[in-house]
Amino acid sequence: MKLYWCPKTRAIRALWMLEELEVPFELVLIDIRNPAAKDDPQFRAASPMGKVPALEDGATRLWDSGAICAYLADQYPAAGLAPAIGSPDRGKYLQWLLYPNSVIEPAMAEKFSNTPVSASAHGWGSFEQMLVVLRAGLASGPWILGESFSAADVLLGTACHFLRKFKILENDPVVFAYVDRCHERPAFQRALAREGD
Ligand SMILES: N[C@@H](CCC(=O)N[C@@H](CS)C(=O)NCC(=O)O)C(=O)O
Repeated sequence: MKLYWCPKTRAIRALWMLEELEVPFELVLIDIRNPAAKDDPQFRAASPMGKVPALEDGATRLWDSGAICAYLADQYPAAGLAPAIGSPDRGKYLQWLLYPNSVIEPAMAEKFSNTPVSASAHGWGSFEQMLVVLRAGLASGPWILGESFSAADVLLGTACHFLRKFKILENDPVVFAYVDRCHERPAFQRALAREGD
């Protein structure tokens, strides 16, 4: 597998996921801050939008952090990072697996740009609504499915890590305690170390 990656980006999600799985992969640095680097034809074949992360696995190409984490969890079932199809936790898992990219991220963009939107017309509701639901989901912990850590935590954990790192949230006991638990995982530490973080 080949992971197209750039430090300090959403690519940390795919990197953390691969570190959790402890499978071999090649890390290819694409400096997204340099427009010329994004023209690399091999990279563009893996990532039509020119964004990181992107994953190449044989003939398979994925260019979204959520899709990459979902794919890897299913490809390596022995790691136990996705409840099996048909198991009672599968629905809850899918719900939280998609929440970061479909709700948290747009809500963060709304907050960043300070452009409140119509909570009923926009799929993510509002930043405040997103937070209420996130906190309720994390309240029972330690992980979003309870005792078992999953790929949903890789996505949610990094989204919460960004909420704290970019100071979008200040002093949020539930979310910050969850980020601390994520930071304690050796795989996340290895991924952050590769970024020099
Ligand atoms: N939905 C994508 C978003 C990826 C994304 O926007 N990546 C940014 C870095 S955080 C990027 O590569 N930006 C470069 C560009 O758009 O030119 C994902 O979650 O993987």
